[in-house]
Amino acid sequence: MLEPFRERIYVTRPVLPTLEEVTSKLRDIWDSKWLTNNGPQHSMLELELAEFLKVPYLSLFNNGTIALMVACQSLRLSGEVITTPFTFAATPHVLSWNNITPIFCDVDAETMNLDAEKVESMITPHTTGILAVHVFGTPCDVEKLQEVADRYGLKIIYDAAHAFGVELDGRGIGNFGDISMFSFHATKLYHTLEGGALVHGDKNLKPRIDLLKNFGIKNEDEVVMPGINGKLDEIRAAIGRIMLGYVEGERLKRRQIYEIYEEELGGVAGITLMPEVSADVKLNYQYYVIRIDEKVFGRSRDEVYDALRDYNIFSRKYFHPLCSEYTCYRQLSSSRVENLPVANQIARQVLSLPNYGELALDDVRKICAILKSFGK
Ligand code: T4K
Repeated sequence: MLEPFRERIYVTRPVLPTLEEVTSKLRDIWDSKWLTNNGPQHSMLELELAEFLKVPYLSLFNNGTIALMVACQSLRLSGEVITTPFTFAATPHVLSWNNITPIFCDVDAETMNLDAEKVESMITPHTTGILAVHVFGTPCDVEKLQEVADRYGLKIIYDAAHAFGVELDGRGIGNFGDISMFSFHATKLYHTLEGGALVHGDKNLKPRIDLLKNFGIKNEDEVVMPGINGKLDEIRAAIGRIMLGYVEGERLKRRQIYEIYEEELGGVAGITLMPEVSADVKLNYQYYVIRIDEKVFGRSRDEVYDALRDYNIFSRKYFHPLCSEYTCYRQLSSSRVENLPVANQIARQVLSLPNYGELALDDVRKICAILKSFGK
């Protein structure tokens, strides 16, 4: 019988810079007395991040959700937008906050991303865009989605909340579609405590996005659109600058953990590992998510989740329930189970396992041993 962990093992833990690094940056900010509204830390981080993510234009935000809301506004989306039900609540909510109806489309059984083959069948005369998610950092079928969008004159926004640093054929993942959003929440591979960004390749879009995130204020005498407050303050921008130095180290540590999960859980009957990606994809290894087939494994995902807690392992059911099951969306006709058979099956099988740089590799092996002990 394996012993439970003495301390709780969470699904993730934030990467933290040293206090000394933070204090030194705080001193600069205190001296300048410039705390927010496009200060020097903010300006420098925008440039540094655009370079890191290999994208032409980048605007910082106070979180990924407000950034996505502004993305919809900046592209003037309206009516209906096709999206995935297998995502965090923020994705469809930003559509609702823009008075847009989310139209849920089923996902691909392997990648768990929007099924690009099915998107076309969800298009109506009211459709203005596609809001796709690179879920768990696995890239969407960007070529096929673009082909459909071009044919119907639709915009594409990518929710790249999970995809910081992911690359496709040497290109930053933020270079696809019309706009991509990155989240810099504390639980992400790269973070600014709370924060986010919009990235794109259209130089005319940057001024509009920057106005929208600053109340639409053009200058002291002109307010030109109904904007919102989406600004990132100087302290979090400074922390973001420090954190850029931690990304690659954390990514490599998570890759080691990822590889142990693959090695230990590969071949276990009833467990599906993370999707395989082609050789031209650079992953960020942020999440490790398995799927449990109850009939084959012998225990349901919910039973495994509960049993892991007995061992002090706090996995998460990302993403269960589906957004189409929320009380605010389940009345939509696109939310019917018959429309979303794959997503409904995945949401009942999926389990996100602990994955963060500080997690000891022996502990990862122990988590695998505990998990395997629950099987038939
Ligand atoms: N689109 C997608 C696809 C997203 O996944 C998200 C966010 C967004 C959009 C919106 O971006 P933001 O507006 O958040 O920038 C967490 C995050 O809060 C959320 O940002 C993230 N997705 C989502 C997938 O995960 P919860 O509700 O699961 O967080 P919570 O508080 O339960 O934290 C998870 C675990 O992390 C805890 O069990 C322990 C650890 N933790 C957490 C925090 C906050 C820490 O150790 N320290 C901490 O400070 O949503």
